[in-house]
Amino acid sequence: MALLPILKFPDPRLRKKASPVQSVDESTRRLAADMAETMYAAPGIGLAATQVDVHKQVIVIDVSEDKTGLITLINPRIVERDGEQVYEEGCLSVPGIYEKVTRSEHIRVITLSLDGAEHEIEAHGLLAVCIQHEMDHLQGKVFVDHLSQLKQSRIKNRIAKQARESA
Ligand code: K1U
Ligand code: ZN
Repeated sequence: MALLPILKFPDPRLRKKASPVQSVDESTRRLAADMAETMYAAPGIGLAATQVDVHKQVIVIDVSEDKTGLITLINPRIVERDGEQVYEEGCLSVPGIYEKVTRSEHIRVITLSLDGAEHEIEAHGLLAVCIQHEMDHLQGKVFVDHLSQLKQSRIKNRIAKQARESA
């Protein structure tokens, strides 16, 4: 297994759209294992392949408290959504920034798992937030895109300042 470097906002590679996985094979399973190791090491509760500069529709998530709830989503699609929730989100590609985002409270997702079989996942609360956040990454979208223009420009200024200070 390997730790993968995580792209940092505003890297333009975070804007690429991920392609569907054509066949779930050993290379997909290795990518998912490396992503899980990278997510746990960060530490985080989710990671999309886009964030490690691999533009395939692969996501890992673990919202459990004891790292026993790893799930891998391949080519996920949301087939039902309802309700609204507001959660203060973070992102490993936008370190140090936490902002409230409104998303669906409940979603139903059809996805492939690591054995290539199709599964349905019903998600509420934090798991639903995390799946929607990671699926945005696969579309080239970052959570700050949900914020007002004013908040986005403040965040860009803060990140530019952090980069100047660490240079
Ligand atoms: O996509 C990512 O960059 C991962 C991101 C997922 C996420 C967090 C919160 C709301 C929506 C999506 C993170 O994991 S940020 C780090 C984080 O939330 C966390 C880190 C350590 C312990 C618990 C949470
Ligand atoms: Zn993120």
